[in-house]
Amino acid sequence: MTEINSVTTLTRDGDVAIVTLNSPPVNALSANVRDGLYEGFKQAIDSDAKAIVLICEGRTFIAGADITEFGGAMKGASLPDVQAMMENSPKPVVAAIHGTALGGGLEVALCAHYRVAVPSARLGLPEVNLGLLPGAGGTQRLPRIAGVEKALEMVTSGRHAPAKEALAMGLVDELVEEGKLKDGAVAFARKLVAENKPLVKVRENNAKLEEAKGKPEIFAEFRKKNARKFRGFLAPEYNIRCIEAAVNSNSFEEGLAVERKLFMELMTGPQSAAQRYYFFAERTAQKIPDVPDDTPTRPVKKVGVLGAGTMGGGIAMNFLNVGIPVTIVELKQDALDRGLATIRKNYERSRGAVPEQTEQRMSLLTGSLSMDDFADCDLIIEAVFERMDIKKDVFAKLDGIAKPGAILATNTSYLNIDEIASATKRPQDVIGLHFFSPANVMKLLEVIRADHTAKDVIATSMKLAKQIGKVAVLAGVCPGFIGNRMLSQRQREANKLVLEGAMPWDIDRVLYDFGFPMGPFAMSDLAGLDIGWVKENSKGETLRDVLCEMDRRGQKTGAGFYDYDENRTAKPSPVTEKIIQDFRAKKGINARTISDEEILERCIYPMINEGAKILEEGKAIRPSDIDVVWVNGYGWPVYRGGPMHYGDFVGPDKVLAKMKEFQGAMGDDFKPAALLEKLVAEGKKFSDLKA
Ligand code: 3H9
Repeated sequence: MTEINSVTTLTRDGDVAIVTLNSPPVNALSANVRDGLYEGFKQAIDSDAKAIVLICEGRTFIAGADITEFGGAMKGASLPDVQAMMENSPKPVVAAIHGTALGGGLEVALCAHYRVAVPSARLGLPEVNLGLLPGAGGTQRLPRIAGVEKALEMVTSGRHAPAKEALAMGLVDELVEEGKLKDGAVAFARKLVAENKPLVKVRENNAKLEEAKGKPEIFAEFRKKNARKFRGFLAPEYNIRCIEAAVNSNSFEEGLAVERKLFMELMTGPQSAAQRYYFFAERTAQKIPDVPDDTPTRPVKKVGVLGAGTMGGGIAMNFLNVGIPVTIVELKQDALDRGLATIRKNYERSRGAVPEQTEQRMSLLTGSLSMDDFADCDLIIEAVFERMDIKKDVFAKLDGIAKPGAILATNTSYLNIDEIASATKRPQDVIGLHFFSPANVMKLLEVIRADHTAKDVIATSMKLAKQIGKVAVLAGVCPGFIGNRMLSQRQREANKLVLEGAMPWDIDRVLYDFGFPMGPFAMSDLAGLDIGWVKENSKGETLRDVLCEMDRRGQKTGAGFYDYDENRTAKPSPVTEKIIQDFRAKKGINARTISDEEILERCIYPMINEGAKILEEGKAIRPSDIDVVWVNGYGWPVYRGGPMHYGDFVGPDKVLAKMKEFQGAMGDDFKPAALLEKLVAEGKKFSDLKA
């Protein structure tokens, strides 16, 4: 065995040389890895071996470029040099793939002459999710193998294709038995030598590109079909242009030059910076300083859910999906029946629904009218009406029923969990698990730590969140926690702006153009204006009161802030406009023209300011956690990183200056957070704050 460097070895199996990488956690293409590959292949080529296998140790093949190196000075062998060394090798090179071959990892594998993989492997070019495009020939080689249409779909979705599909696409030449990758790859290499197979260079294969030549409609249609999905993002369009270049260029090099140029443009732009930041933000959110990774967890083999409404049902589905039995309890039989039927319907209507799977999941679900049936549950989540007296009553009862060590969770979205916990004699077992609606779809889970919540309860909740496919963020107890607390700032300003002179559709348009899926008023119409609205208490004092009294309760009644046609297409409503004008007249407000810029700053900066308050109070561990909440729970465009990243992008000094200006003109709704003042005084950014 020759040790090439700290992450690379060169060994022999008879006449096959084996270059092995071992650079945990994911064999990313750091300078060290590139150097090892370059030198390893050089020595293998110079040796008397007849073929060369590239294989990785650990959990995966190369998972891509080392994202942490982006933006820094280039060190070590370049990736193109490594690729050229492999591709131009006079001996057959075989890439042996397990785990994931992603991004630069797949681009390296595409410079081998052949690829073998185990069935569990997955292959893809996910750069688009980092606001990038495959910058090491991926956009030029993939369409040469998979064809233009498939390549377009792969690079713009970033999807990881399973090995079997990769085999069908020609991306993989042979599947080898699970757990026997090295032997399989060596045997495959020997066969190549014995049968004198050609050294296939993907770059030379133009047949699939020829098929797409002179057919610009392929690209036009693809763009049109995906326009909604790609809205606001630069990277999908740039990926498409690279594949267009592969088809329309006169040579591989010409296409590669386009790819290089567009890659650099994306890499140095703000969208990719935000998306790369976000990639690490989501992973960092899982790390809790005083609850280390090795904190013991409690087993959760059975879950109880109190309340079979939309929220309770959605929560239950998360656990059923991963095979954890759920007992769901309601007060009345008809409500229980309705809840169970809704869960079944949701399964039956979900995309790719398979009847056996629905039955299997439903078989794990038990409905009951008695909370006593929670006695054997390891975790009980209540999703009942948002009122402190009701919640406390529920928790006092749960305290009497739940087994020792069971985790008692509330799905409250703003109530004080310390107070809820005080209704029990085991506050250490009480935690907030704030799911977002629809709970079976939305990725975000706010995990709320109360004063006495035990560390193993936190560790268990974070682990469980991952198991059910959620992105969990830890928050402290405060009204609205992280997400809704900041949302209420935006909502307040949106309502004020309407009184001052903007129309709901002006505000919605500005926020939509910023990148949100919809603005606050369209959102209210979708959710229903009458959520939490009680007719008897309505005094006609707010726009919502008036709209609800007129039975304009949102999309479901065909009208709310907007008017809706039969296809639920929203149109600005003259009725709403008149109500607003009457309101202003009644309050003696002279409407003024409000710029789009002011709308954006009024809606967004108070949120950033509130985020700063949340941080100074220690209710979020770090700024990036707040960003994870907003991207996953509220549709904040990931290419803007999240509110705190955006605050850094604009500049904390600019945010502070505006807050002060607004405060001077409109009062203490805009009082700057002490932390924001401090950062600006010290010339720092939110990203300088350490957890
Ligand atoms: C690219 O290739 C550009 C080229 O086209 C052009 C070049 C010129 N770099 O996700 P996990 C870390 S762009 C650095 O928790 P899993 C991650 O932060 C790249 N670090 O594990 C974490 O660290 P920690 C295209 C990376 O098993 C640890 O590894 N490739 C990278 O759930 C474990 O990660 C991609 O976009 C990286 N590339 O999932 C693939 N990747 O433990 C990105 C991971 O300290 N990676 N880390 O928190 C993934 O999708 C997943 O990590 C993977 C494993 C599926 C591989």
